[in-house]
Amino acid sequence: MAVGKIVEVNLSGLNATNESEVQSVIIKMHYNIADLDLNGDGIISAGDLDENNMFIYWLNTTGNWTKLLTNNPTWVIDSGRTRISGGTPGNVWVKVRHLSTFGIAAGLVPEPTDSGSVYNPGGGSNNAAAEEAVAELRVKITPTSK
Ligand SMILES: [Ca+2]
Repeated sequence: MAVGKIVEVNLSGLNATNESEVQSVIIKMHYNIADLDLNGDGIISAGDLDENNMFIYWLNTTGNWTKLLTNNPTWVIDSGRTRISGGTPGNVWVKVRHLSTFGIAAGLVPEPTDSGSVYNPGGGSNNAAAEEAVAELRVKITPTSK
């Protein structure tokens, strides 16, 4: 599993290393069909990236990537995802009390068993830049107000 997009989060104007000054930050990473479609056939199927198995990771102090889940580690207040719907990009997000270097990674869609979980993104694309797909992720950082 490779981390496709890495973002380092810093906030100016306050001490981002001090949890008492940073109530929380939502880190939301957006993706679209082209980001998932590794072989560029316009269909998300076995061997492409699985948006249901996409998570934000944290580069921890020992240099390892740790998957972020709600309350695991404890400074992850909340987390969630919105799947791609029609032409609307999907996203995964975490609400954290800890700023650091974050990345996004996804597992691959498994080989189908019966009818499989293949879905049609509608539209299709011939984008063959498979290795670059995940690099097109947009990152939006939203400071929360409470
Ligand atoms: Ca595909």
